[in-house]
Amino acid sequence: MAEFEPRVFSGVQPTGNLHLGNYLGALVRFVELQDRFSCIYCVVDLHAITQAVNIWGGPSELTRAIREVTAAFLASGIDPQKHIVFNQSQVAEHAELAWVFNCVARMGWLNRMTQFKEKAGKNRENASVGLFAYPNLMAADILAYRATHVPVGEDQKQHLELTRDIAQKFNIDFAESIAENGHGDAFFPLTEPLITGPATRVMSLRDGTKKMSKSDPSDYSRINLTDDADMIAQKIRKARTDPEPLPGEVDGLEHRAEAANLVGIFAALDGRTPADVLGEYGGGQFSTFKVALAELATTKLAPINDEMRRLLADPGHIDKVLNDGAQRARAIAAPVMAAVKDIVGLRPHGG
Ligand code: AQP
Repeated sequence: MAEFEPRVFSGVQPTGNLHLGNYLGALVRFVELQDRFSCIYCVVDLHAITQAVNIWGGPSELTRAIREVTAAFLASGIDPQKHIVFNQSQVAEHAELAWVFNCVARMGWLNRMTQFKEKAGKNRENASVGLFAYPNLMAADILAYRATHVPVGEDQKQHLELTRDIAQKFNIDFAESIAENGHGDAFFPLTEPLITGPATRVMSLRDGTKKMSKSDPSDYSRINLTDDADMIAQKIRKARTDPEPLPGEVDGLEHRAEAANLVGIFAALDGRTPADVLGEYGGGQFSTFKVALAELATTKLAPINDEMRRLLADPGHIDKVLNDGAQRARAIAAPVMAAVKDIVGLRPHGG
């Protein structure tokens, strides 16, 4: 198999509020990987518009949210000089490669995507074609940079598997042309998902069986990165729990989804294991634990919150970061797309 230069790619949608799930499941990991990889972090605005306009909020809200996600990237510790930060729509190769992948991926593969089923809900006939083809665009986002590793939360596992299927089918369908064009036995890598953050699946504060999500109608279901200390304390105080005290051992969290979630959040924020957290709080009441959790969450999130506010006060600076990132992203994606055109025969070879 051909060798690929190690490269990380991941994206976050600019829809609604970034929350603790996005932070622990994605951003914390994005930051850590900067020391070991060359990284590309993208605000995936073309994905945001796959939902109905009233969900992503219309043009000015989208612009605001693109800047807000960028501010969250920077405030969490992503270095836009050493790495690349940009918004997807500024690099046309994403959409161009997605079209080629629309022709590689099979309907049957996309029909199995659980996120489409969840997001389309009962009104499937009324869902956008873009929502259905979303995983193909996601594959294009990753493979336009021939990225080898993608840090994501657990909810994205199935989409990553589809990305590998698309890469593999492209490599097989065009094997001869890939070799003729000097790319050896594979043009696209089989990207590895990195689903290993401090909390790969943070659940809703209102229902421990549902993931914490930007699109949950209840704001009390999530802690937003822009929530202040009072709001964080209020949301944690109101978080659903059960009447039993916290167990002393991790086994005791089985079948107690809400308790497991709060302990998991505490552990992830404090860089500890759930067993360690239960060693301290096991046997106690939720009321005491919730006060400690609110304090911890506030301490960890306040600096990010403050830095986001500071950055958002200067939208010109954020736009400059995005423009600079888009130029550098384009410099990588354009030759990949040109090579895809050669491989598929979309332009005369050597033309
Ligand atoms: N609850 C979560 N726990 C851990 N990781 C999560 N991620 C999202 N929710 C959780 C991870 O955050 C990254 C960015 O996600 P996204 O905004 O691009 O898309 P999403 O997964 O659709 O996020 P949401 O919040 O759930 O948005 P909606 O409500 O619009 O669907 C991804 O790596 C994701 O895994």
